[in-house]
Amino acid sequence: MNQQTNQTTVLPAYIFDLDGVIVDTAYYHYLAWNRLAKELGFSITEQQNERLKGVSRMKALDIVLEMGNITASAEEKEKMASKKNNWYVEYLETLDKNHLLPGAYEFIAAAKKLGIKIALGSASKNAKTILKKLELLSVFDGIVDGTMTTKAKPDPEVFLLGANLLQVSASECVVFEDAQAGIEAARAAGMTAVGVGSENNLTGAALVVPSLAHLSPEELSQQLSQLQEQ
Ligand code: B16
Ligand code: MG
Repeated sequence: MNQQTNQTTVLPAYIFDLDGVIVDTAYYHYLAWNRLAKELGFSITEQQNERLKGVSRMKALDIVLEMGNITASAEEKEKMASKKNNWYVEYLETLDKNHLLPGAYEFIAAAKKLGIKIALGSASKNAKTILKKLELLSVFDGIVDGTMTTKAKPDPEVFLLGANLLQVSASECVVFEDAQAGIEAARAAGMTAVGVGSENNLTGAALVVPSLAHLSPEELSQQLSQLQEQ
């Protein structure tokens, strides 16, 4: 059931992407992919790294190999992906709650206070390790990560599984995403998509905010109600 606060309806469930919404692990992904690229004889720019955000590990590897004009067998690709992941996990060792993105903790805490159910919907197979380091593992009512999905965003699978875990319908969920593929996945799931980042990269979101520090659950409800009235 939706709840009423200040005359606006609060949708009862939020599903958060991890990298780019709660924590900036994109930089560590970049360091690890670039290290692999350098071993292969080229380098990738931070701009090129934008294409790697939100997509699965193997899809990201395909993009990296395409950037370097490199072809590899399935077996070689497995080895490269695992090498990159080992470096990435090594870089994550220093991660702690100081690496939370602005407003993320406060927004999640405010949502919990209102009784909103929260789930994680991330493509990362390292999501639980990361949440543990951020001391957020027990805060989520449901966690869907890259170990539980067979289809990558923009497929809606990750978010539909999240709604299932929270025992709510898709139309009752708001998804917070920093990647275009994630916005598309949320919309394909029949959920409300909120973009976190730059409006230019997040087409199709109902609303885009630079970070969660720019939003409270109450403000979000008001803005969504206004959009519905238009
Ligand atoms: P892993 P998200 C995504 O996390 C990252 O944005 C993306 O760059 C990465 O390739 C993907 O996770 C897989 O990560 O290698 O740790 O399994 O944005 O969906 O939370
Ligand atoms: Mg992301």
